[in-house]
Amino acid sequence: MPPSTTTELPLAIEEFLEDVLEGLSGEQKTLPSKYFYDRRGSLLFDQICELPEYYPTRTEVAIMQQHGQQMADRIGERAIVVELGSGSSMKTGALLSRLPKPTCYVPVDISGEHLYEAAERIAEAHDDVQVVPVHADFTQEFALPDAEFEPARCVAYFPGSTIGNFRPAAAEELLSRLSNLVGPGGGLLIGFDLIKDRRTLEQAYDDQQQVTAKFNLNLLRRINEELDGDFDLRAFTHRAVFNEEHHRIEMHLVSQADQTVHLAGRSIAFRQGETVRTELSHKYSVESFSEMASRAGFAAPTVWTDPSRLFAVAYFPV
Ligand code: AVJ
Repeated sequence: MPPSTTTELPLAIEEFLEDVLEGLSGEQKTLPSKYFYDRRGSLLFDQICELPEYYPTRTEVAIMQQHGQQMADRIGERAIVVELGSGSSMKTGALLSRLPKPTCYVPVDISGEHLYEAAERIAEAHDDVQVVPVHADFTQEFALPDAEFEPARCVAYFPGSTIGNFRPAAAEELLSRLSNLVGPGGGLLIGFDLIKDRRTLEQAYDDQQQVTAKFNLNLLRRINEELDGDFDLRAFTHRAVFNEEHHRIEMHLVSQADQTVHLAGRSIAFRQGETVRTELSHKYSVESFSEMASRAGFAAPTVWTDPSRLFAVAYFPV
């Protein structure tokens, strides 16, 4: 079946500007990581996933290949599978091909072009799956499309440890919204990154080839382009550190000089060495994650990990 209906999301430039100005006005300057994913950023992220240092993607793909049948059995036939932040839908094939049919796949992503291309690819590769892309910011409310069949259950699929980008309180709130979205009988299949040694973590976010640095700096390029800013991309450098207290990788852009940047008629001053924090990537233990999911309305999970316990994929029934 070809993709049927699609919804359009007019990316609010005013909101982007507001978020950027607010983030840059605090004591610790920050920028929301969701803005990494314009077309270029999404392509750079795909390159990150191929890097030797970036273990999460290939480890999660291996877990999906190894245990996908058990996951598919859990989900069953006549399911609506809603993937949040689907991007290039790289991990979806392993699941969709094993799911008993009929099944409806709803990829949701903030990057429109990327979303529709991926949806078309998926629809071509799985002609027995109804594919209905939804162009939306999944941190906001969005409506679920109807399936071509009477659905047995709704399952949220949230791979890639994207949940790690949210602070624990916001992550729990998002999980609560997901348990409400899928409702009783529904479930959540989610990938999250596990706590491990500092070296492995920091190298994963600061690779030799500097692709992650490009990805980070692309945010400033995007602000220049879309918000008419004048960031000098050569005057900021990439930094990734593991914050042990909060179990999270932090990505920063470090100002190499005292400098002033102009944006929407405002001047923003940076001291030499001052940083803009652009991303948090939280790492969990299976226990700490399950406790959070339980507070958000989910029951005890089935958990699959790789032999080195780098990464986990878990199915939480409501
Ligand atoms: C897509 C949010 C899971 O946190 O590992 C990768 C993003 N940033 N390298 C992550 C990312 C830098 C990634 N997530």
